[in-house]
Amino acid sequence: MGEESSLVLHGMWASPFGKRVELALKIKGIPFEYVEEDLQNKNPSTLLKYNPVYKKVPVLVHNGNPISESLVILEYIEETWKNHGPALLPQDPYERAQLRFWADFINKQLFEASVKVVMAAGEALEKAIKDLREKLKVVEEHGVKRLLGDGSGPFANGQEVGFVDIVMWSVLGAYKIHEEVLGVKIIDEEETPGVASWLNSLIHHPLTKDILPSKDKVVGLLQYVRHSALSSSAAA
Ligand SMILES: N[C@@H](CCC(=O)N[C@@H](CS)C(=O)NCC(=O)O)C(=O)O
Repeated sequence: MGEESSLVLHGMWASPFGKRVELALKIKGIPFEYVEEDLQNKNPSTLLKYNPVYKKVPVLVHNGNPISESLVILEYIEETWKNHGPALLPQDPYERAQLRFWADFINKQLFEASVKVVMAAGEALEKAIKDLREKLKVVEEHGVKRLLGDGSGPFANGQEVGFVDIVMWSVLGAYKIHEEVLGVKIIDEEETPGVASWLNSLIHHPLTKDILPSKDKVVGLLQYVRHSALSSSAAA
């Protein structure tokens, strides 16, 4: 990257949204600088200045211009570095629309259902798992066939991880650690074999392995989030 060109990702180590951007830049081989933001004490000269609307990470600052919202940032990366590294989206407009549809479903439906799982215990956890599995069945029946059915590779983007793969990994890439901590099965290989094999390929990709925080950190965060959520719901 030349002296006149700068690219800075403002993130937070545990943010799945920030990880999406980190993964996209690494897949495309685009060098960037990383700045860790303190979300408990938001920095007025970085985060609050660059994302005054949502005040959230990630923010990608390209040559001084901030871009917020992880999916908007992924599209920006793809358009700006179109010929740099692998394409994250296909050329065909209909295919692109299909991938955006599933990225949106995973980002909203699966993300929301998986957050409920992390925050619940007892009967509420059983219900949350059931709801998440129902949504995974929708992905299995309608999405996997559409996204991975052509047999061109282990990912929705073929041989390399692309737009919808990044979103799927950011939402469920740590599911095995979640299963261990919660003592429940989240992904049922018999019920949703396509989803299980897709996630398996994503988890074993060298770049995702590199980006996922250490198991100890993920476990610590999960226990902290659960403890806060469960003690505030008990107090309510
Ligand atoms: N829709 C946003 C979500 C970003 C988001 O929720 N970021 C969290 C960290 S995981 C955050 O910055 N939270 C700070 C806050 O809510 O005050 C995106 O896709 O980028």
